[in-house]
Amino acid sequence: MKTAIVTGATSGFGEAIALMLAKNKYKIIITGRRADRLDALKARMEAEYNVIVHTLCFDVRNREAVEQAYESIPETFKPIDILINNAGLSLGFDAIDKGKTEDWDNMIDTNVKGLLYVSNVVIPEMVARKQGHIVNIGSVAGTQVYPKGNVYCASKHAVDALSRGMRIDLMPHGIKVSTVNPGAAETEFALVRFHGDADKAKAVYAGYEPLVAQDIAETVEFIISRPAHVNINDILVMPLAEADVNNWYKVF
Ligand code: NDP
Ligand code: 8X3
Repeated sequence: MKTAIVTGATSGFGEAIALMLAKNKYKIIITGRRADRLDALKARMEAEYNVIVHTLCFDVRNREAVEQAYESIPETFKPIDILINNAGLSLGFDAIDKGKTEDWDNMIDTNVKGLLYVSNVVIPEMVARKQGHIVNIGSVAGTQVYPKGNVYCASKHAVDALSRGMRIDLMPHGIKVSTVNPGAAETEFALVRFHGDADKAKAVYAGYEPLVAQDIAETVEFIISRPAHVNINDILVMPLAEADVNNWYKVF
């Protein structure tokens, strides 16, 4: 039985990916900062899918906490075969002259440095075993830029570059690196971006059919189930209504 770790499993894509992994009978480590949600998801996965689940509650921005969390993983959940680097967020929706530096710090620390810290603790055992698969959740914002997206887009461009770099460096060790770049998906993403303003968050998904978390979980399911000689380098998954980040068919 293979083991997977999913960061940011307390909502949205991460939760749906964790449930997909449970359906496929992986042993699963779920992480996030909200312990109550981790506990509820663990109970659900164990009850519905009869799998074993381990929870790790930590902030990916805290390098020491990441290292301690990794050290605390029980032997039953090692080695780790699949790492899903999903934890991430956007904060604020401001032109560059109006942006808040604390939002910028949080996005860069979470989306870029957090992904690196988690990868840093997981990769060495994959290298030692000459196998493993890392799936980074990027974004369409990792290859395109839209008004007021500035720092969030920059952080996801960094994820794109890091994924390419990881793939080159880890290929000689037989480790797969894939990137999933979703377009607009209705999760808690917009609620977080607008600092809890539910009306503004709802407006992001009005007038068209956005992606849902399940769409991304199914994409990851495809990626991790390819034969050993096949790697999906990256994949762009968009709602039909979003041709690219600046071209929409919304009904206003
Ligand atoms: P959600 O807000 O629903 O989920 C984000 C997850 O990330 C939560 O589980 C949250 O857990 C976790 N997280 C955020 N910050 C931290 C942190 N500092 N430490 C640990 N965990 C953290 O959003 P999505 O599911 O939509 O987002 C998942 C990923 O997908 C992100 O990387 C996002 O950028 C990306 N994405 C989203 C798109 C969308 O339109 N929704 C489109 C393209 C990409 P907790 O709060 O418990 O810590
Ligand atoms: C989230 C999608 O279009 O808001 O990464 O950047 S978008």
